[in-house]
Amino acid sequence: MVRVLSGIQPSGALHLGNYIGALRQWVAFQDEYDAFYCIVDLHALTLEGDPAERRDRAFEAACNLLATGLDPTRCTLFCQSHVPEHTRLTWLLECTATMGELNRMTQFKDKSRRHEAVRVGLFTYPVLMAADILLYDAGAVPVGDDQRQHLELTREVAQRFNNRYGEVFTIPEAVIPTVGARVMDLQHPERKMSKSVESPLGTVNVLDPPEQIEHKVKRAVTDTDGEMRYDPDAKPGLATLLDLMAVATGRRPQEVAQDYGRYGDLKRDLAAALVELLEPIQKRYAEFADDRGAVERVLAAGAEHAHEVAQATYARAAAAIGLLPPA
Ligand code: AQP
Repeated sequence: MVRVLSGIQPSGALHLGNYIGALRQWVAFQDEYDAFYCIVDLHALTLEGDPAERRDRAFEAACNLLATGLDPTRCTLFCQSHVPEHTRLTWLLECTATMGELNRMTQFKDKSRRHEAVRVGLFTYPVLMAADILLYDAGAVPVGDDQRQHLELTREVAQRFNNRYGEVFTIPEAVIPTVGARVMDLQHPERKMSKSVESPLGTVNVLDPPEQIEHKVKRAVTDTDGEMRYDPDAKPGLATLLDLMAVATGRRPQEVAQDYGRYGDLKRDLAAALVELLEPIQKRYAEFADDRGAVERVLAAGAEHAHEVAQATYARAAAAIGLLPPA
């Protein structure tokens, strides 16, 4: 069975972009692949955050993933910081990747523009991500479109390591959904919906109550010509709404556009569709959040299994690069 690995940062509340671009695939892949899913709490350290809040976010992310449909009997769910090989392998890969490669990462350019004291970790983030993937010999990595460049870097670094030191790593393929790979912000439809960008009205969170979802969809920016057609370049706000309606109803955005005359009607139905989509997840979330012990046991068992796999890969990589094995 091919192995998949994917991760999510507990850097804020999970939103529709995470759900549509990544988590839906994660749930579906549990039956087709040997699936490893990781709450990448070390990645979340690259930006400012309060320690107590960080811990809460990681626990909430675990509840969210279980509520979305991850089943610990069919996948391995764990916290990145519970498996020390992630940081150990990162160093070997940092000594393989080049500054030039990391300098080209558009996500770094974008995020570093928004912060004054840019952390070294934000710059080397893609190498940690490469370690996450390569440790598990993942053949497939389900991600949203925004992670395409990081995945390409992972492949290049792995290939270089293999060429220099012998066949250690499996070269992974990105699996990017055909619909909903890039869910856009409802207020700024030129940029993706994101946890760490302050856009309370533009981001629909998976746990938003119905009235908030309705409010955000109602306030979503469109345009003034009132013409209903799917044209992401000329009408990005409307296209974002049509994309979301297409995902919620399993149709193409062009077909959805044909069903509506007025923007207001589309917004009304979209809000109702999103409430319906998220309601079951929200119910299950409350159950997991009330049973902290059970969630912690899932993470502990996941980390134990992940550690077994990661240890073996790290030992292979360390031996290949020429580190003296401990006696
Ligand atoms: N807007 C999006 N549309 C589609 N997919 C998305 N993903 C994120 N935003 C969108 C996908 O969700 C998975 C987990 O992402 P992440 O939390 O690890 O990091 P990210 O891509 O940087 O997501 P955010 O929400 O924007 O977080 P911050 O603001 O903290 O950086 C990934 O598979 C990602 O592709």
